[in-house]
Amino acid sequence: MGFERPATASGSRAPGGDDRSNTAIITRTKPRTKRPSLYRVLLLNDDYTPMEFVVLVVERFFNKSHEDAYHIMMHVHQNGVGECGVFTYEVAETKVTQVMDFARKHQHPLQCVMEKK
Ligand code: TYC
Repeated sequence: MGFERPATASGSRAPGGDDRSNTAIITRTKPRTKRPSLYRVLLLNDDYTPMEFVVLVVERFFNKSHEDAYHIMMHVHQNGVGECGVFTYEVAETKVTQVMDFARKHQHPLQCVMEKK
């Protein structure tokens, strides 16, 4: 796995074809890169978390302007769920943990989840 076509070297063969050196050169013919899977981080609405607290969370943990954060908060308030950003798995997981820890510390029931795109 990872290489297009493993091949043994033929340069060091003795006449008759047997490879007496037991060495091999493996060459990758095509560059192969895999893009990482992406995950949406979502906030869920509830009846108790103050609007200003949600705006602060979106500003602080998702690096949004006050205006964008307010817009995202209102979207969640009116639709029940909304996206704060899209990240690779480890980054998304970190955001969810940071938001959940911050909400718990301030005794708000705010929920943050991630979902594969
Ligand atoms: N619905 C909350 C209120 O009226 C505000 C709120 C918005 C809570 C977004 C959570 O993810 C949320 N105070």
